[in-house]
Amino acid sequence: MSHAPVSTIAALATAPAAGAVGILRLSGPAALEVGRRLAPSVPAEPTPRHAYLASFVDAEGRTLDEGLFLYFRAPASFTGEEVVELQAHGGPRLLRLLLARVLEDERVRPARPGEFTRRAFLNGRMDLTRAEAVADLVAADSEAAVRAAAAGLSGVLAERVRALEAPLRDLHADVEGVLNFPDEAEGADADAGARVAALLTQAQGMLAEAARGRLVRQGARVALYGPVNAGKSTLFNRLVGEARALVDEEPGTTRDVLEARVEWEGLGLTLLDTAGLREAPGRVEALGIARTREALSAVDLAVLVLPPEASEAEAETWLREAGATAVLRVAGKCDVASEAAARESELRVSGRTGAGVEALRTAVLSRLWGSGAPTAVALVSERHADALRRACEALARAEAARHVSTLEVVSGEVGLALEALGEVSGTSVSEALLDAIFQRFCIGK
Ligand SMILES: Nc1nc2c(ncn2[C@@H]2O[C@H](COP(=O)(O)OP(=O)(O)OP(=O)(O)O)[C@@H](O)[C@H]2O)c(=O)[nH]1
Ligand SMILES: [Mg+2]
Repeated sequence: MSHAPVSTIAALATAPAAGAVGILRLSGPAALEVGRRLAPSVPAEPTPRHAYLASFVDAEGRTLDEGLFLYFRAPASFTGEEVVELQAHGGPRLLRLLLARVLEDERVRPARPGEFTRRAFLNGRMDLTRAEAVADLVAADSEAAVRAAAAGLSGVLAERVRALEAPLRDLHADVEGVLNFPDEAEGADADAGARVAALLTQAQGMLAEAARGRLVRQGARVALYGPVNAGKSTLFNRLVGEARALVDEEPGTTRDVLEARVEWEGLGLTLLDTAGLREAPGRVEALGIARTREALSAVDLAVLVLPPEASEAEAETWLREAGATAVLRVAGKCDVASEAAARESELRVSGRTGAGVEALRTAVLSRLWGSGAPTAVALVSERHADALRRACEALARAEAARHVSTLEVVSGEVGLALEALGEVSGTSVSEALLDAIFQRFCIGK
């Protein structure tokens, strides 16, 4: 990590739109001095974490606004550096004026996306999983995503990674000890095989949560599909709570894939209404059906809506349409279907009357989640999953090597697993990886 003189960075921490309050944030050695230039009434040695009511002035000393001045003394700040926050009124033009004033100082430059958080990480104020949880929290658009990110922020994932990392490091040290000082360390590798196996199981358990992490972070995608006129759009409108999709008795009403965002039990879901499937459609309808097939291959769950007249053979055909995607089968228009028409285990719903719709919601959630609440999940991201996967692979090789190969190989693989895990917590990361991670932050965070 670089040892160039640390610059002071500045950015607006609030959105560039009119709001009640707008925050200008400074971090770095010159933060206090530069911040005080805008708020000269603040004492030269302000009390840290004290809110000073101050006038913010332009270069000529004319008042631009009045607001709060907060000072956080290094290292007890978000970034670990000197930090000043000016809370002004939330006028975008006013805030740009204030920002331009602090940037006039040559020691100050605009912050890059995520740079405040990046500095917090580099200064040891938080590990990487927590820094990433900050970005998750800002991006969260469902209750489950907020809660999972908050859990990440409080260190749930970090703790679990540490619980893997620490014993793995011990194991590595033991094996290395036996290799380097065979006499002194004799026997320290006796249970190495069992320890590798236990750690592998643990790492695999965390990896298995990656899919749930993605569901929470991005929301699940669920498509309604089935033959034409089955009542998909009517059911879609019922689930969404408004008349989004056109409904008509003419088969082939829906042509494009329609999307709507809903939140069930705190979990964000994107529902898709699709063009009904049938043989020999018209030209435009055929394009719609192609889109249905495309959508089906990319969703987490497909809900097959069957009309009352569908035969079992037809149902089988429609089931196959979903390919590898999981399918939940429901019998539609149950208000007009005879009881006997549906299979016993089948969910019976009616978009028209709303019958069975609550049960459908529950069934969709339990198919996506199995048991447990979406809010209790640790947010394992794609990046974490990738690192965990490599750790698992190395551990699996170490386990295999235990029986057939030398201790050097075991040690090497355990070392690789450690390195991969270090990418999750941030104990071993490259600048390039940090760039990639912090790019998804917004400026001012
Ligand atoms: N009785 C009854 N009629 C329904 C129900 N749902 C839909 N309908 C009627 O069935 C016809 C087709 O409904 P849609 O919701 O457009 O069906 P769809 O599956 O989206 O049809 P396509 O888009 O053409 O594939 C309309 O006339 C609806 O009023 C229901 O639950 N009960
Ligand atoms: Mg439709």
